[in-house]
Amino acid sequence: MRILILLLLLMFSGEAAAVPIPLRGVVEGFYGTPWTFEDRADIIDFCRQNNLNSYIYAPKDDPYHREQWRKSYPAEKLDEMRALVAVAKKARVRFIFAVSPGLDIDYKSDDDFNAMIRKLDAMYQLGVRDFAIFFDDIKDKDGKAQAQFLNRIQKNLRGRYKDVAPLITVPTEYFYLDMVKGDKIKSYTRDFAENLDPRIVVLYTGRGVVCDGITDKELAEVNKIFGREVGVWWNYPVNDYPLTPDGERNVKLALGAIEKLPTAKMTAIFFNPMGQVQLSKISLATGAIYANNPAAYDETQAWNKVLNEQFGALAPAMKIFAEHSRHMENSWAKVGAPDAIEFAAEAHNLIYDMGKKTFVDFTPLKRKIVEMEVAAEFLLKNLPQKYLAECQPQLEQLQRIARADKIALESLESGRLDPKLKILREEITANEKQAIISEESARKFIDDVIKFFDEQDKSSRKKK
Ligand code: 14T
Repeated sequence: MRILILLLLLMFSGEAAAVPIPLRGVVEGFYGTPWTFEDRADIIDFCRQNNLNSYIYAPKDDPYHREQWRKSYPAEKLDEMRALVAVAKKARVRFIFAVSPGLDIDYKSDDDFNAMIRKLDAMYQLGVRDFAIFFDDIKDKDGKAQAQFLNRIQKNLRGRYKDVAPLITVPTEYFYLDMVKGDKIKSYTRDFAENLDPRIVVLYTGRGVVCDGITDKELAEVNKIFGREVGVWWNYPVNDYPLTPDGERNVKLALGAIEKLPTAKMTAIFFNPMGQVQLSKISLATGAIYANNPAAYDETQAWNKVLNEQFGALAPAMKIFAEHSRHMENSWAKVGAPDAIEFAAEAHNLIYDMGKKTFVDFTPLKRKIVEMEVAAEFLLKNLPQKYLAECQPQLEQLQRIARADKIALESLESGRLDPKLKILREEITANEKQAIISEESARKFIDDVIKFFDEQDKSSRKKK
């Protein structure tokens, strides 16, 4: 009876029932220092709390995952792994163990086949029932041989164990623009797709490795290529790739919401996080809201909710910080909402108005700059150590930018460039090896104001 009433309520409330993506979770799939076992236990519990049902173990720089994939884990690592698998089991989160053998595997060798089986079997003994084999970022690509290797592994495991889930894989051509040439599907992808057991789950990353969303249409196109419902490996908030040509590592934090993902039916989604485990939880929690009901997802609403829940009294300050640190872009990557859009628009209009209007209102931007400075100072003082350890350089950089923005604004107001501004800019530039934030918004305002005075100088000299 109660169920009937619930059903009727649902039918007439006008709200569509939530359709969660069946496989949804986090893939520890980034380059650089892997998470610790404490981090992983923490994130698995976070998955449970947020109704994410899977965690993929695939840290690129665990030697036993990739470079020395044939080697078995030493006893103490195995113990840690056993404990982690138990945590996942208790949390009812699937622990998906992945191996990336592509650097040196011979797909047709029985020795390598047996080495893979030994590796996966050891994990089965610990209680793992979900497995993945990834072929991303390697040179040697034989689509047919890879597919046959995967089929053979899957057949062997499922033959001996009735309780292992279908394999999960990432092909070597794992983003759409790499799968096609013009309107033709490239031969690697053709061979891989045609030969792969249809039960094996294929993940891809979208149009590019790191890209600005996936449409329903794009997903449908890739489903067609692989002859199955593919899943998504989503490269946000991951920050393991440099943003500048000379940068060695990415020193920007991705603190925005997940956005621009499909609303159509999808089989799997895994979010690749940052090395910064605590701060990854902002965008991961929005990803959880998305994955539990894609059709109803509103990124702004999700982002606000998540920040309030995770930061309580610190949420207002965190929102200001996070708003300036969402967008990731370089020559080949682009993802995440633009940083502090209102600030950027306000600053842009102000400089535009300077030359043209007799009255310019400086107060709205002034307020934003002060808010920024206060937020950075407040967070530096009050954020718990585990968060501060992940973002102190970025907060200090935001503070420097706020102080410079203030001087920039005062320069506009007085009509004279304060010489301190160029000194502050030097300091900010020097710190950009440690921390990048708000490049196109608050940081850009400094450059724009200096440019404004430089141009004014030039044109007044011409007149003389
Ligand atoms: F498996 C894939 F879907 C994938 O995304 N692989 C890697 C991943 O481990 C990494 O975290 C991610 C973001 O950097 O992108 C892939 O690695 C690349 C690919 C590139 F083309 C890293 C740098 C690249 F230039």
